[in-house]
Amino acid sequence: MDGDDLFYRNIPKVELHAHLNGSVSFQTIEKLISRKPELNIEHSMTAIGKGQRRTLDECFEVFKVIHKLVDTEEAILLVATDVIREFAADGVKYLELRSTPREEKSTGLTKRTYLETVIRAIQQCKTQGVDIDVRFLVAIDRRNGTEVAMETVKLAEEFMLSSDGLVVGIDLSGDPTVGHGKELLPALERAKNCGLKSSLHLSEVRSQLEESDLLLNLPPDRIGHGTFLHPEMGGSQSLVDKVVKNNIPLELCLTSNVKGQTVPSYSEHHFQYWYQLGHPCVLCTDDKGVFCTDLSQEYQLAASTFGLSREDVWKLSQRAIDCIFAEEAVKQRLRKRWNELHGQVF
Ligand code: 6MZ
Repeated sequence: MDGDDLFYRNIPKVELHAHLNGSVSFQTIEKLISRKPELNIEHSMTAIGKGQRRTLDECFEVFKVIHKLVDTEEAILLVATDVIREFAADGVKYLELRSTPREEKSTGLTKRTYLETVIRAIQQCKTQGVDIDVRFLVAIDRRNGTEVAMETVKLAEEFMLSSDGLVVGIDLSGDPTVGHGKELLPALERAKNCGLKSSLHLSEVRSQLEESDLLLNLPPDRIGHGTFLHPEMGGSQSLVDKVVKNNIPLELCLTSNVKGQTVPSYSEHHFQYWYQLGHPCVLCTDDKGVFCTDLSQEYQLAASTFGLSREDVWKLSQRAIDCIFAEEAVKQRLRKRWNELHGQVF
């Protein structure tokens, strides 16, 4: 590792947009494949390597393959503990993981045991002293419609009350070309009313302007991607105004967007637009396993693409603390930690 790589590894980081099953590393996938050789899954089916690109549709096929490998409590525990440890090893000090609770009739997995297992993994890592503070967002897969969304929010509400502050909110994700946000509005409103924070994937593809306009009225607490919100990408000034007026942070995932081909190149990434506005932007990995990246690499990429100095990069990571969903005391703790680490990194 050269000095530059080390700098990016060593700066303390906040990761706010990480889908659990998209974050499974090569090493963990190997372990999962060896447990289920009969599926004949090869690693090329679960990750998009350097220089490769896929359509977003093809990315969603990749998740289906990973889900076949992760269909028991045991596998979820393995995946979640490995993912948390890997983020910690990459210098992430605060992580919000998100995942869609799934049931698997064949293994007896239920949505409840799914969530309990992820919570157990978070608690285990904490007991073992892994140097990372982890929170969880319960994900709604937009493909599953109104009723499932409502059921998911009710489950999230229960876990928010019983998980000692580990479940802090919900996520809306899934194939953006399927379904419409208006069908999910009642569930999202319920989440808001019961105190769950929300991070919504908005305008990840071009056709979603009307939906984004509707969902921005909630307003969400954070936006995932927001690729096509601004006028230069076919969005509109009124959408930008809503985001700015409500000061809604954006979670931006450079490699994911380029490899998934919703953004043509790094230099054309919408990070530039929002960063120049001075709007809160948080660099994230999205699916570090599938897109073969890590958060250090994302910071390094943003710096080299947009000419950020080391001090700019530091500020970017520090400002991400303002956007976390955990309570104020956690933010204070993290700010103190950043101050302590500044001297060691520079
Ligand atoms: C939208 C995405 C996504 O929930 O099984 N997911 N949703 N856009 C993306 N951009 C690439 N990447 C991942 O993790 C996998 C699930 O996360 C969502 C999809 O619903 C995918 O099935 P979990 O842990």
